[in-house]
Amino acid sequence: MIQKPKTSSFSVRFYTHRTNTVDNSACSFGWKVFGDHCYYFGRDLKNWTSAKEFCEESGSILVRIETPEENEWLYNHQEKDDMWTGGIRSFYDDFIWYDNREDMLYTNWNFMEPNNRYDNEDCMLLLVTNSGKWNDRKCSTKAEFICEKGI
Ligand SMILES: [Ca+2]
Ligand SMILES: [Ca+2]
Repeated sequence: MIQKPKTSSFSVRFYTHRTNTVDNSACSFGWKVFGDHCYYFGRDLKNWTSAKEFCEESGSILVRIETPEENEWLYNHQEKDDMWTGGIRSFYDDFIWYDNREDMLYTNWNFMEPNNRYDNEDCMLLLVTNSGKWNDRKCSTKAEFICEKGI
């Protein structure tokens, strides 16, 4: 005879989604949602121009980081590599967002950056080290990258 577990010592566990589980369904497959934007974390190493072209072919831009919250969220989704963003050095030697040519109102440069080493660092990386600080780097360097588009 099979003994049924006594109800007093047997409880059914309901497995529910954690309340902080993010629903990425508003974005295309493989993209992650934050606020009202979708982000793609490109894990293939590309130079800045190739990364930009990849994003644009997907109807997006290389990421424009506008707030500390966005920066922190992006940093938390990095895995092991610095990642290209849409920040570029302008004709006037300051950094702007390439897609709209706007000045950066929020910045998070690493200590002593941007340093334009060898006068040849015109593109901006989100660093995987140093808690999401930024660095200017030679645009031909191959790195991971982040694309962004509206939902
Ligand atoms: Ca943004
Ligand atoms: Ca630098």
